[in-house]
Amino acid sequence: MTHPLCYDAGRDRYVEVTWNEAFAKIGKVLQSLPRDSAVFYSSGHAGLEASFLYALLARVYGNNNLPQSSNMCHETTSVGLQKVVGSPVGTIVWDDLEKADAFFFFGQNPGSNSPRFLHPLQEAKKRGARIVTFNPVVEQGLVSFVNPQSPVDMLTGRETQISDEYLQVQAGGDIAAILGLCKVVIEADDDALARGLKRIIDVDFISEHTMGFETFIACVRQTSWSDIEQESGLTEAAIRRAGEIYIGAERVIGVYGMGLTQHSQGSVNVAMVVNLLLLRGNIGREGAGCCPVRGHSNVQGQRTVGIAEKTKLIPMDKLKQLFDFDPPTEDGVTIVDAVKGLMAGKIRGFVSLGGNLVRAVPDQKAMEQAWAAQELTVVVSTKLNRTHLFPGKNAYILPCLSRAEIDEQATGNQTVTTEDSFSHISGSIGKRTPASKHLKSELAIVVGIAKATLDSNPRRKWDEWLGDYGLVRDLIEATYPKEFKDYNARMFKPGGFYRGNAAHERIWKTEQGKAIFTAPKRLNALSFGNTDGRFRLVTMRSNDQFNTTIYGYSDRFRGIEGTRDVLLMCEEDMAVSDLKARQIVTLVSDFEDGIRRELPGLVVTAHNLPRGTIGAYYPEANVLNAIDHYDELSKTPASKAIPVRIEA
Ligand SMILES: Nc1nc2c(c(=O)[nH]1)N[C@H]1C(S)=C(S)[C@@H](COP(=O)(O)OP(=O)(O)OC[C@H]3O[C@@H](n4cnc5c(=O)[nH]c(N)nc54)[C@H](O)[C@@H]3O)O[C@H]1N2
Ligand SMILES: Nc1nc2c(c(=O)[nH]1)N[C@H]1C(S)=C(S)[C@@H](COP(=O)(O)OP(=O)(O)OC[C@H]3O[C@@H](n4cnc5c(=O)[nH]c(N)nc54)[C@H](O)[C@@H]3O)O[C@H]1N2
Ligand SMILES: [Mo]
Repeated sequence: MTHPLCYDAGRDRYVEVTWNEAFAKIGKVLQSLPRDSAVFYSSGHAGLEASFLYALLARVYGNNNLPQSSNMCHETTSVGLQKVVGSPVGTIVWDDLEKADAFFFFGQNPGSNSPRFLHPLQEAKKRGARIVTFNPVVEQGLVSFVNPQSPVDMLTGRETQISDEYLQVQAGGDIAAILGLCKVVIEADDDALARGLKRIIDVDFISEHTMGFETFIACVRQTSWSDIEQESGLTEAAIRRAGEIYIGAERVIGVYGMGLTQHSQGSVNVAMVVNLLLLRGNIGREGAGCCPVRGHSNVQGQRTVGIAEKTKLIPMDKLKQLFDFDPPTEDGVTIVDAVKGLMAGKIRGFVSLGGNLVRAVPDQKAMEQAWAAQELTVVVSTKLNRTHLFPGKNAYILPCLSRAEIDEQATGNQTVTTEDSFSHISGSIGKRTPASKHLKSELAIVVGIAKATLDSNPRRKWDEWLGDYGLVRDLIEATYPKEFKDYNARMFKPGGFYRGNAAHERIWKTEQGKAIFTAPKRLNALSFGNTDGRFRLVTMRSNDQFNTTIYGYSDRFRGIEGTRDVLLMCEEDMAVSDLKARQIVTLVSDFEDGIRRELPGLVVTAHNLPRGTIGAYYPEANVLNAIDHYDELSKTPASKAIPVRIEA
């Protein structure tokens, strides 16, 4: 893609247009729409500068409709972790990885999805740290690791064993599993108390810093091992072994990903990890803490600089004062709200800063129709994708520079900054010659749309900002003075600068001012029960894809080659369901809403999974999920346990 494209319905194709034509028309349509019927989505790619201006564009336009890809991802963290420790992001910094004695991995797959993580893990193992994994799928990167950057490892094929204990919890079974770990801790503490030995739980920390301990402990004591085994799919003995590792470690980091966040009770999953850590004071201390691993390169940073649908997260007074407008006071839409709004015909225009939303959301079939019924679809993209195939009445594809490309503006080549999972902010300057001289930067596109859509105002100096991104960083600093102090000066420090995290300092910005123990109301993270023939479908990523972009058909870590149209299940489930390897089947969703959702043509493939849990690839399996199936607290779609049946 080298030029902006506009969909020509008469010829059923996209045709090249000039940037000015595109901006003018987009501005005109946006102006004609009711303010609450337009949405400004972003997918976590764009840097902090473009993101800040994008959020400003939406708010001056008149709404907080700023959903983001993390609404499908770590919103469970933004809301759930915030609720219990007062931090919407991880509490550790990179250096903590070098100091931990044990890592507990829950539903995160570093081998495929965050390979940089494998290096500190390998180092950790070398110094004797222990690693415990909870995952229904045996993921190679969590079993062992050959360091591609180590010539000795590569020549000898020498592997480092990663997990000391690998617990194949059933999908949605983590609440029970973690409760079991806590039970081991409490029992050991009872024993220590009875024998007059050093306590196992951190009594001082718990009394000074936490709330809800008694209720939680009562819940742990009341829950029987047989219920824990039943709901987790794990044996008491296995959980005890893992619990002993937890007790034996002075400093523990709890790592988690989509395996916890994408469930109906995803926020409770997150709160359970926090419960476990709090018991021994493993938050806000060197080498210990909570580590949600983020996806897109700037997905966390976009939230930091104002891409958020929740008004309470935004310093509206500052925005009002800096930019001379009355910020909208109503909360905007999440992704789930937006999709439902689309389906109901209430959302009429959509601007996407990156992403492939039609492909990424549940109920994909209905979404395709609803998307194309809009007055306006604008997708700012680096590559073509399926969303482009469903043009609205006015439809634009706006091709942008990628971060690796040189971004030259009036004052010279520009720097773009991003924030990583450890709250570090750093700058980068593109080095590659752009693929085409017609491409614009994301910031330039945001400015183009803003100027064509909004009234002019001397306080909104879009052209000046475009000429020098450093001025935008000054605005970010003015809006968030604490986090971004001396922003322009500090962004090139190696590793970036740390914007700080209160929970890391044991300051709890929760409603109660304390870290919160949560007693779970149920032992699994599901919104449905077990019935005959119903399975829990996990939607999986391979190393050969980045979200909706499929690069190839080799899932080499799992040994699945040549196709993605597979249904993975264990041999026992195959036998009980009377299915043979290589048989072709259809997956049908098993919600109780009367809608038939199906995915035909899957090849039954034996895989090492627990009973009752089966796997298929994301995004293909998105046709099976229902838009109303999401984490209760944060509305993150529950993509990791979709109730399904198999039709032979
Ligand atoms: N190569 C590659 N890298 C990526 C991406 C990609 O698509 N490809 N995507 C990026 C993005 S946006 C994100 S958010 C991250 C995602 O990275 P991850 O958080 O690792 O996400 P997934 O691979 O979807 O799921 C993680 C693991 O959860 C396990 N799991 C499923 N259900 C459960 C459960 O109920 N309990 C437990 N304990 N485990 C469960 C799965 O088997 C899987 O190993 O990766 C980022 N990096
Ligand atoms: N069933 C199921 N559904 C899921 C998930 C799951 O595990 N299972 N995972 C969810 C998760 S974690 C996420 S994050 C979402 C992902 O949802 P999205 O973020 O919407 O999807 P992506 O596939 O990451 O978007 C890829 C597109 O972004 C564009 N792009 C890439 N780089 C850039 C850039 O630098 N700038 C711009 N402007 N555009 C760029 C390209 O055009 C590319 O086609 O999907 C969610 N959906
Ligand atoms: Mo993600």
